[in-house]
Amino acid sequence: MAEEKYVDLGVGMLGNVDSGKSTVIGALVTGKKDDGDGLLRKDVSRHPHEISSGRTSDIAYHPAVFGKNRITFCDLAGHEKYLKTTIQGLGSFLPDLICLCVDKYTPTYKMTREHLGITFRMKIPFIVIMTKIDLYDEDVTTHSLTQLSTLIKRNSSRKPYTIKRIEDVDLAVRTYLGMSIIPIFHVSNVTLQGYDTLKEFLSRISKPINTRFFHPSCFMVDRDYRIRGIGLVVSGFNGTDVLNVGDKILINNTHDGIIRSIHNDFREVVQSLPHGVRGCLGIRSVVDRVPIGTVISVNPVRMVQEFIANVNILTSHSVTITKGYQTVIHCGCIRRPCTITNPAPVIFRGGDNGRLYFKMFKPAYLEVNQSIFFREGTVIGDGQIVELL
Ligand SMILES: Nc1nc2c(ncn2[C@@H]2O[C@H](COP(=O)(O)OP(=O)(O)OP(=O)(O)O)[C@@H](O)[C@H]2O)c(=O)[nH]1
Ligand SMILES: [Mg+2]
Repeated sequence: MAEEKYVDLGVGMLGNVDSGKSTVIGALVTGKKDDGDGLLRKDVSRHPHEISSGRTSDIAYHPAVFGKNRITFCDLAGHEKYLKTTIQGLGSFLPDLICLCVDKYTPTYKMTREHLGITFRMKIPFIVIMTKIDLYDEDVTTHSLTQLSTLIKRNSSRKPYTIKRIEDVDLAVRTYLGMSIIPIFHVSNVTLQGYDTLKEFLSRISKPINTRFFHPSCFMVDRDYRIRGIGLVVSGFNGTDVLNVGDKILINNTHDGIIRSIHNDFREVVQSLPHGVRGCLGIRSVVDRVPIGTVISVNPVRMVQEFIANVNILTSHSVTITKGYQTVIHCGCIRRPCTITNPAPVIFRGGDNGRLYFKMFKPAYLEVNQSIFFREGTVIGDGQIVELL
């Protein structure tokens, strides 16, 4: 069967606004050269306003094949005002690899720091793609690399390592999952310099097993569609066992349904969706709309409204948290306003660790050990759920 020949991988693109994320995906998917003025990003934009403004604002998926690997690229938004959509996109897409794009000239811009922090905290393997090497000379490269290395070293003990020659790819493939090296690829989307090494790397990576980051143990919906003649279709990440056409399912525990058809991320009709990959399910059910964060499961699941998490307040933020503090949490693809209910009167400031009780505005499916982010504008803290109440 077609799906057995390939390894399906998800790659998420992060980085500051205009660092070249959409253009890199365009170059990888089409193999064409950019003109330095937004030519390729038009091929990967989802909305007309994204084409006119040049800014990605929504999450878009683009499939491409590299050797044995079928990779779905997830284009995320770099602008600060779309940070909540970007965190949500990352939480629902659950990539096997993150490419952090940095523009050679401004490698340590504020959003790069936020994205790098999120990547380290989610424990997702990642590489750095330094774009626009056609624009600047060697001095700028050296300066940018020093700045970037300082930023990386502030977050981890891993060593940034430039992968320039095809022979270095071997080292990158062997080490990117470990704790020692962070590979940095230098590319130009205009001349396509550096793409031979990047493509070689993408064709040789394998699906991380025993991943250190959390996967939900059910099918999590990240988008729903009503298609004429077909009915309800949902897309999402399958964290449960294999789902098959004909399976009886529960939608958020409350409604019955039957899986009528399955598509994988490559728009192929398949009979089953394996564990750990994304896909679309055609569903027969009385339900009309299925919002993001809805759980599709074979057996009933537990929905909760309150939980306890061990949290860490980011040092870059100074915040005072007491009982009654309101924030927005991100947990997988769930994004919910919530209130801190306990403990009072403990006060948390930047750099503090502690235990907080959260009460969400309405119940959702959560699991112990799942990571959370909470924010007010930018990310102010992260943590891990330790108990569901
Ligand atoms: N000269 C040159 N220009 C590039 C290169 N890569 C991207 N660009 C240009 O940089 C601009 C921004 O690229 P995008 O791909 O839209 O950046 P982005 O990171 O997706 O931006 P957001 O979606 O807004 O976060 C576009 O005008 C591209 O043509 C490159 O390697 N060289
Ligand atoms: Mg973009």
